Amino acid sequence: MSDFRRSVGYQIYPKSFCDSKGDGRGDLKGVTSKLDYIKELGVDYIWLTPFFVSPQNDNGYDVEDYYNIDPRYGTMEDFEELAAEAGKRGIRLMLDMVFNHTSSRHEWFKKAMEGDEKYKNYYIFRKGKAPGVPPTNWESKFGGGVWEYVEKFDEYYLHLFDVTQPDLNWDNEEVRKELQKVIRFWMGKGVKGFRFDVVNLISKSVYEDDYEGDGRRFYTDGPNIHRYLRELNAATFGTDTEIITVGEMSSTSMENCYQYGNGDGKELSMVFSFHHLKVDFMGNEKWVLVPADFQKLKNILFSWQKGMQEHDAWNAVFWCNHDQPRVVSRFGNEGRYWKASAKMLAATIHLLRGMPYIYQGEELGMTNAGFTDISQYRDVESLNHFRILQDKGLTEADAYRILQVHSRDNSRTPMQWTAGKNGGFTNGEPWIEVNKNCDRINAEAELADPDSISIFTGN
Ligand code: TEU
Repeated sequence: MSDFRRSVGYQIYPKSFCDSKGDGRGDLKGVTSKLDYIKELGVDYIWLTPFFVSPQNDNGYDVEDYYNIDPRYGTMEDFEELAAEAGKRGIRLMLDMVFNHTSSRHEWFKKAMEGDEKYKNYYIFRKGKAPGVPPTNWESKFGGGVWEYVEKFDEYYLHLFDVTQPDLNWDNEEVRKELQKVIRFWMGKGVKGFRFDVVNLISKSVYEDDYEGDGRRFYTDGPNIHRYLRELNAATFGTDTEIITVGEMSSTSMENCYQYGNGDGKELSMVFSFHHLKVDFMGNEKWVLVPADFQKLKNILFSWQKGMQEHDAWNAVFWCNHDQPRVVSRFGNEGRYWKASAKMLAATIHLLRGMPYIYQGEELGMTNAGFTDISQYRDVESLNHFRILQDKGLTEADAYRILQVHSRDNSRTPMQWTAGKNGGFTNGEPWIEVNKNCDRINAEAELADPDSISIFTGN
């Protein structure tokens, strides 16, 4: 049995971590070059966000080929070197499996679009309710509807995320078998950890209009979800007790998480849930400006700690990831109390029951991006909502204010290594701007500081 209940995770978003080639994007060799730094933090597992072949419309969460590495990130040899070097330092790798959807460039989807029935059944195609009316009124997580019309079939396909991320049909056993093969392939490379992207959305139930919400109640924690996870577990990672898994559970319930992350090990080792990161939303609506409700935050953390403990289930505990703004800017302070609040937030994570995950740069107290022009943003969700907010009647200035607080790009600016050019991230032109405060907030300064934030973030 892995001792993950005593482990610390560190999340790397390779595109923004360290560029070894000078093309402005981070890569696997860059990660390898920083392993000593990561080791020094006391990390046991590195979760790497997807580096598989992808058109990168959603920075790799749109996978075209699960078996190969996107040349932008390096080669299979680079991956093997990274795994070996990490292993030498007692660090294990956790790969990110995006199984709710593929890229529309995946060969399965291409065949589906050619009309091959076998592959159409890998995805979710449906007739409209009436000419020009999609099957349901659900809203995409990235804005707009979830159905894309395909004229030659007179049918729509489902995409809960971007139009280039068609949802897979998990009710088709062949799909489930294909995805098991992917896990076995990476297990064969010695991988000892998996993170499953939005995995509680894989079991859809009824396709009905939602008059109370955006549709999520019809596809979240769906009717076969526990069965599918148990099946995946038994057929793949469950055969190796050293492997640990974490499921990203979007809008989930605690009752479901008692099972997803139960100590019986039949489903997953632990869960990421997000209720504590919606205390500055209005209900489920994130594109608004409301002050964080700290009483609510405390209540949520408390009830999840207690509930999960009572049911012998394990949380992944975290403030930051590549989808969330920087926590020091969000719940702490960027000014006078910058360091004190960063330490307080780090200490909170490490004192909770669960496996702490530190997102690259969190240990330095990295802050939100501070972008002031839409040309600085890269994320598909931010770009869509900048337009949607203005279509709803907000001024451009208001749309900017909301993006500055909530955009996912806040956490995607490059890791700040030094006070030098581009914060030491790249010699080239960074794919997204480096935060100007890299002259002050950077790993070099942190390591030289006896009173650093990072002493609070390790094992
Ligand atoms: O995110 C899932 C998800 O629903 C959110 O975190 C989402 O980004 C947020 O609700 C938008 O406001 C995962 C990945 O972590 C994310 O990067 C991907 O874009 C998404 O799945 C699709 O694969």
